[in-house]
Amino acid sequence: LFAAVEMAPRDPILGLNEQFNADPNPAKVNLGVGVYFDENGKLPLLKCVAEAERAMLADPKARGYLPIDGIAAYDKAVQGLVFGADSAVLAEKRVATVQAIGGTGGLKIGADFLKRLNPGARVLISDPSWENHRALFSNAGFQVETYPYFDAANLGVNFEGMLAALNSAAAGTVVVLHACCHNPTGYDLTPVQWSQVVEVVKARGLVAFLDMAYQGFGEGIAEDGAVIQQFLASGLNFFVSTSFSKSFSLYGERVGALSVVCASGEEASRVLSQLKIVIRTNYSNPPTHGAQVVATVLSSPALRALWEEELAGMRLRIRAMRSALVSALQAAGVSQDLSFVTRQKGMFSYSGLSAAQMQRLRSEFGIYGVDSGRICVAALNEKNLPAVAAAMAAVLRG
Ligand code: PLP
Ligand code: TYF
Repeated sequence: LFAAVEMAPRDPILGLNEQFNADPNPAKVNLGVGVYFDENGKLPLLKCVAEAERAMLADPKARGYLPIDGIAAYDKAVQGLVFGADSAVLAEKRVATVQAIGGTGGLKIGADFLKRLNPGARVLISDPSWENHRALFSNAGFQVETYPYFDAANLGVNFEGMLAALNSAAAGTVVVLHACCHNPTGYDLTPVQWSQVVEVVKARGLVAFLDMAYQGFGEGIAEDGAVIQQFLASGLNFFVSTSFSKSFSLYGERVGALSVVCASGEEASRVLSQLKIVIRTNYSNPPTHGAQVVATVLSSPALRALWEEELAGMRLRIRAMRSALVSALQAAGVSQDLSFVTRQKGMFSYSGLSAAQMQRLRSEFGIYGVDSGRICVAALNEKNLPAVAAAMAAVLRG
């Protein structure tokens, strides 16, 4: 039966984790996967999460099936966070939100729904993008192409190229946009550039799908979500996937959501009914624990304040590590202008190192980053930084 089954390639990022775990080098550092580690190199359990879990344990509940679209209080909390609790679209009940299995699950529900809605549409993702964007939309049956994004010459966004590609896209084309903290480059659009994107999406009749996996890791919760307000103000209908993997350090609980902004409350209930079919025929209904934790934190003023403080702590520590990396590289004799590292947002730095240099970092120094040159700055700390900077300086010297 399986004689003709071919070996599938490993995920380029998650595959690196396996390689890292198997490496006996005691000095190894994992800057591959996008995971935030604290100043001691440990995956944090946020205090707000631990407190919510204590409260949940103090009043234990039986675990029935959740509704297909998840915990109502969770979906409501997601909507408040993404669109703003006082947003008119929420008052008008124009948003269909479903709990999802991580941000990936939100993207997948949206992709499957879009495929039923408009089977012939093409999907555009940024060049480069999180690799799973391509895989996920391809597996949902779409032809996936790219729009220019990274400008290697100027170390930023090739905005002219991006806009030109969107301008020449056919009506109905789905455009996947990173709402903030672009993965892998770390370069985001400015508010003015976003307004131009919104205009083109509207003028050309494109379908925007905003992937928000790092809200709060760039400039702040509201700042990182500002693009959503621009899309709302345009009156467009659009998709937003949410992930709490990073912002709550709840990677393994798989907590995410999909929200679809519709033209009316009545339309939103029809859309919701279709999203529920997608969910029902995939995994029936979502799990309880992670979403209950997030709902508990977001709906308690004290826990929410604690979360915002802890999220700011992660954001500021990443920023401090960006500056520290630049200083350490300069101190190690690297003469190139590295200020771009501090201009990038979120967990990643597109370091500009070649695949060969990244491979040398791994084989000679036990420092694991992605071959594209992407390193996870959120995994740097005072202790591993000197070794990382020395190794990067060595491979940059050639
Ligand atoms: N979208 C982007 C851009 C990501 O980097 C990630 C990272 O994991 C995801 C979506 C998926 O999030 P989750 O782990 O919650 O599925
Ligand atoms: O880009 C990253 O490192 C994170 C984690 O298939 C991740 O988004 C990577 C690959 C993958 C799922 C999650």
